[in-house]
Amino acid sequence: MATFMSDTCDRSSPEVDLFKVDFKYYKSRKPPPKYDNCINFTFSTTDNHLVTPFKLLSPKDDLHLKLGLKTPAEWECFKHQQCPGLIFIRNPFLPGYQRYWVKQCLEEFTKKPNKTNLDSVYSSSSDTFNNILGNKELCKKLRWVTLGYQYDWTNKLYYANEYVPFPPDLAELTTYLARKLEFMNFTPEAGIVNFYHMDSTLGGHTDHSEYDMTAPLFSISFGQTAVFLIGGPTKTTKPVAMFVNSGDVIVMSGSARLAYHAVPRIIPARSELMVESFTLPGEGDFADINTTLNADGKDSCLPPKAKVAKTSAEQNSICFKNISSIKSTKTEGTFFPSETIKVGCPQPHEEITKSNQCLISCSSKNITFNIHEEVRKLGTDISWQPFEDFLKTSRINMNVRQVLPEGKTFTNIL
Ligand SMILES: O=C(O)CCC(=O)C(=O)O
Repeated sequence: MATFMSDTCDRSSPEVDLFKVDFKYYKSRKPPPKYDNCINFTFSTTDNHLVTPFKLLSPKDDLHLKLGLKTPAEWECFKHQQCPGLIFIRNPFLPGYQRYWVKQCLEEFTKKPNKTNLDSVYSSSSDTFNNILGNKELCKKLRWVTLGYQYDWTNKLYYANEYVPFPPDLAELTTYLARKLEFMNFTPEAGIVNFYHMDSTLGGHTDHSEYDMTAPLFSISFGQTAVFLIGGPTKTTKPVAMFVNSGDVIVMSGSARLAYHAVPRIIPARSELMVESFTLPGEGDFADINTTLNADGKDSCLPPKAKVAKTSAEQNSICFKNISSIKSTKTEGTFFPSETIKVGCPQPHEEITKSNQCLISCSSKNITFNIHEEVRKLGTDISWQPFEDFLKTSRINMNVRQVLPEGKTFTNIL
């Protein structure tokens, strides 16, 4: 059973880089670290008085099914006393549904015009990266992909004219998570997909390039397990260490949004966690989900209420704008005519049920992804095998941020 650091001990020291001390400790191969102080949210945390589990209410709709998630009432959510604003959700995905995101990260998000680290490794034509999984060298070298506003790593900046429409499926997933946690105004605008191998690390840093740092940051991981460290606003705060397993979601909000964090080590995932994450539902359970999704329509993946939501086509396109962050108010060059900006579907802050309805009606008109169908397709050994092979020695992390403050553009930010 893990032991836990006392909250009475002094966690910060004005002179010592306590973050580096722990980073080096967990990174070390000789000697390897002990994990006694690493929080394991998979097991009971009731003996850890610094960790507070909490539950969400049952939703009135079935939108979670469309997104391949368990009902929010089943999510195991945690807060940590020493990291105000940090929320940990232990794998909220339905069994097998993480397959969809693994495929998206490796096959869809890596496509041009998104940027990847491979662009500088190989200065060749855009179709080079169409089949990363089929090329062992590319698999080994893949480190990151940027989504939405393409992050400039050198200058640590985002630019108005370096924007690729944010993936609607990931926009909907993160907006849904945000709304359930009552971040009613969160808009996903930029993402980094990080790819780790067994010897990869990510050094201590804060994410401070976004113009809105009051909005939460969503971090969703798949595959091998990481040791994740999160400290305070400077490296003088001793970080808290936790295991991040496949499917786990970390939300950094409040003061945790600007806290130093790092991944000092990747460790082999426990096999039962990989089974829980990637084993497809039995035919019967699959059919059950499908029946719920299709209860009100022929071939739609939408939950029944989506069909009854009466929303005009115009409203739908505005809804889409609201949820997928392609906000005319924010994006220069604009996707939508500016006169449609002020009218719109219920704004997220109005009421949670309305924003969900907004998501649903948006989905019915504008968003064409069908997670359920894709997971079914990934059900054959032949289609899933390359991804499974990749994950045997890799971890994928989707890191999603809001860049601009509500109602701001790049020109009127300051
Ligand atoms: O991989 C992770 O869990 C964290 C990634 C991260 O901190 C980042 O992309 O800024």
